[in-house]
Amino acid sequence: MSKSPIDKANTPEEFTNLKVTKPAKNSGGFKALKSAVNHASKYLKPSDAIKISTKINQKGGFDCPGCAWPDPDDERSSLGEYCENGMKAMSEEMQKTTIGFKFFADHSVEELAKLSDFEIGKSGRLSEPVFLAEGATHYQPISWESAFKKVGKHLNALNDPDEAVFYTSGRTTNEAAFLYQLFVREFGTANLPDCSNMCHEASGSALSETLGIGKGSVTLDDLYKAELVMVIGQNPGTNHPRMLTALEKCKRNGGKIIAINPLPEAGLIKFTNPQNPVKLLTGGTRLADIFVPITINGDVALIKALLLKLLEKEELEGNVFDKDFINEHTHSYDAFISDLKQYDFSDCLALTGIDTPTFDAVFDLVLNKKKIIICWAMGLTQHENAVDNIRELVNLLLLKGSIGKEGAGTCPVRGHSNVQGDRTVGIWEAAPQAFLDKIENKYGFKPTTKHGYSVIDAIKAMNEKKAKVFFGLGGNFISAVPDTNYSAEGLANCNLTVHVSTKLNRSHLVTGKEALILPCLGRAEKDYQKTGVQLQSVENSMGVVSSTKGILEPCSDKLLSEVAVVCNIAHATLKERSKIDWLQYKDDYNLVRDDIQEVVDGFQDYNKRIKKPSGFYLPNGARERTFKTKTGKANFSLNKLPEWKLKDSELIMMTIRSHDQFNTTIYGLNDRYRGVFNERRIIFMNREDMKARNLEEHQIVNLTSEFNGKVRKANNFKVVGYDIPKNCCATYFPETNVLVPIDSYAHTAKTPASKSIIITVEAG
Ligand SMILES: Nc1nc2c(c(=O)[nH]1)N[C@H]1C(S)=C(S)[C@@H](COP(=O)(O)OP(=O)(O)OC[C@H]3O[C@@H](n4cnc5c(=O)[nH]c(N)nc54)[C@H](O)[C@@H]3O)O[C@H]1N2
Ligand SMILES: Nc1nc2c(c(=O)[nH]1)N[C@H]1C(S)=C(S)[C@@H](COP(=O)(O)OP(=O)(O)OC[C@H]3O[C@@H](n4cnc5c(=O)[nH]c(N)nc54)[C@H](O)[C@@H]3O)O[C@H]1N2
Ligand code: SF4
Ligand SMILES: [Mo]
Repeated sequence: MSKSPIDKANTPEEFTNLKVTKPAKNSGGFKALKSAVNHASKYLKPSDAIKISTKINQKGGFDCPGCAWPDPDDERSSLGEYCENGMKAMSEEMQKTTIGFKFFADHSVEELAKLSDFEIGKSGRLSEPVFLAEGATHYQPISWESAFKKVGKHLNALNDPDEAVFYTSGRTTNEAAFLYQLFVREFGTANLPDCSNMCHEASGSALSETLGIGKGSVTLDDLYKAELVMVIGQNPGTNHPRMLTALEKCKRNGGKIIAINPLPEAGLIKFTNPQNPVKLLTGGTRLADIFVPITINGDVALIKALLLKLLEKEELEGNVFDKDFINEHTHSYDAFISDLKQYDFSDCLALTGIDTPTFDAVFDLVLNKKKIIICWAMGLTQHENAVDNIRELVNLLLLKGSIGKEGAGTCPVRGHSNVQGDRTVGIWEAAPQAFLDKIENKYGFKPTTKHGYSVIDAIKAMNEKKAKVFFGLGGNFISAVPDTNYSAEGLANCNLTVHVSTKLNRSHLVTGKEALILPCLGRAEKDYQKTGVQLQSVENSMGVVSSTKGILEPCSDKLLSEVAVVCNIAHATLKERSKIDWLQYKDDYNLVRDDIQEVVDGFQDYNKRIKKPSGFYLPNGARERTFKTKTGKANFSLNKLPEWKLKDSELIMMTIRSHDQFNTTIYGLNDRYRGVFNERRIIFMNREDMKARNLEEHQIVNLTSEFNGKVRKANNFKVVGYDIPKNCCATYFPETNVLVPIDSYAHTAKTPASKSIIITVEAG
């Protein structure tokens, strides 16, 4: 019997031989170097490995596609300005094996779907376009020309442009992303869901409302100069390793660090800089001065408890708040204070799961430091009250006047290497009117003002058969989104699914009636066009736009750049009805940048400034204390405590990344820092919770989530007893995405609540 879309969408349930050791207390060091070298030597050609390691993140080289952590503005390490994570990303992207028509002739879609995500990813780089005909079992080769026509034909056959969905993942460069959204808007829709919807959307939403800009306010230099850095809901040792170098520098300058996380992540505790030969020999730096083992989703309660104590002290002594800043720059202070007074300190503290000495130590630092930076990531954004989480952090910073001055401010740490840039240049289903007006002025067509689908809306629309064509520029939609089974049914309803990708992934196997895989150049490859090898640009987590230029020969001569794919599809779809000469852009990317500078604020002299070795900073009002909010000031906000309650049998589960994965790309089966080897189907549980359920180490269990009466199941996981707060547990995504309810998402931002899923665990 043929597999259903649901079967194909789920990872196989087989175990791979779990081994567990004690979690590491130190990150980086020789082991990180060794792991980077291992990955490079296993999957890269030796000559490519050398070129990559000398050019990655160097001025004038190419931007690491690993994450969005910024490169230093000043000197860069001659030992290589990259980390283990970056080398793994490159080893994956530039793997020496390629797959073309023969691979697809030999393996049916069903057969490929039986592989694990690790095996799918290691199949090799996609090397030519392929097509899956209706009812066919195998992908077959197709020419680029026919592929473009097919996409155009399907799009033009829709009753309404809103029946198409155009997804973007955050590796896409500014140039490709700008053209893509321009095409989508000229086609007639704003259905531009992107990975950001599942990532920092809640940060954007909270920061825009309170500070007038959806991005962080700090620079790397601020981090070096902060007196106190709070790292909340983030695991930089794995996900942003070079952030640890910046934290190390901050400590060297006398700064203090508080880490707030349900898990004692190795990178937060101690770090040995692999780029520092002396440190490699003498041991690492202790990073966190205080580790706060917070209950999952206890963050608003913790910040409120701090705010209450600060207020108490202010009312007694009067020199705790930055009153000049509050008077001059903020709005709704009085309403905020009277709301805060309704809360009880002990109730708040109880919700955090933290003991009094730990709280007091945190309070002492917050009270006495004037330059505070708060860094955060998915541990705060993937909850139903994610926007409240972030707004409450802003309240704390505003009271302390810790915004828009040296060494202080907001630092949402972005994920994908250009996810921030994509949004800046228009990948936004809810783009502001001013941006749409500029498009209209420049190109002479009127973009729809109706908001398009975000990720959650797009999945629902496909399920309800309101959306019939799915187009993905990068990413791995089915493995990244919540509620895997529901989402798979949505994709299967489509007439056509198209993916522009570098490597095979599970989304290529959960298809609409017809499907296309369009292979594109990776970041490290030279992008040859009529006017020579093209340069592109990206924006990092701190708003610096810099250039990136490939250095390796493309792995196949049948690859196109993302820019070329977008231009050709726009040309094939819009034909004479377009007001834009689409094909000109692919010959010369300077033309794209000329357009961006006219349409997007902050890009004047783009072509000139992008050639500066360390790029340029985009304007950032919050950095200058110019708050472009509705009130013209920085806004205090009123945030509630979360309302969920667990029944005795229930646990709250967060889905996290292992050390050997990049989102849905599984580099390997180990989670070295957490002491878990050769297995991903595990659940980290508090040992008392295990006892209460009579569960033994490595016992096989099944997980169930029930939401609004609907039951979802994920079977076959092994229990690992871990240092995690009581009633909390953790699993890896994408294996447990099947448990994330489509209707559980952040209010207003619609980020899936994949860090607070209420589940029960039963012996399997
Ligand atoms: N190697 C590697 N690098 C990556 C990625 C990757 O997958 N692999 N992904 C990239 C992307 S797109 C992103 S968005 C980032 C993600 O970077 P992170 O946000 O660091 O990644 P997560 O694994 O989702 O982990 C979040 C952390 O939040 C904690 N946490 C969970 N719930 C809560 C909570 O309620 N409160 C608090 N205080 N903490 C909580 C978890 O214990 C975990 O340590 O990394 C980017 N970089
Ligand atoms: N349960 C749960 N779900 C989550 C999360 C979580 O913490 N928990 N995190 C969420 C987050 S933060 C994010 S950002 C999303 C990630 O969602 P996505 O961005 O959709 O997923 P990725 O795994 O980053 O995409 C990897 C694929 O991108 C393609 N690719 C790689 N490089 C390129 C390139 O240069 N160009 C093109 N065209 N394609 C390329 C490859 O084919 C690869 O298979 O997942 C979200 N899903
Ligand atoms: S910190 Fe991120 S951007 Fe920097 S080298 Fe590592 S993976 Fe690449
Ligand atoms: Mo992300």
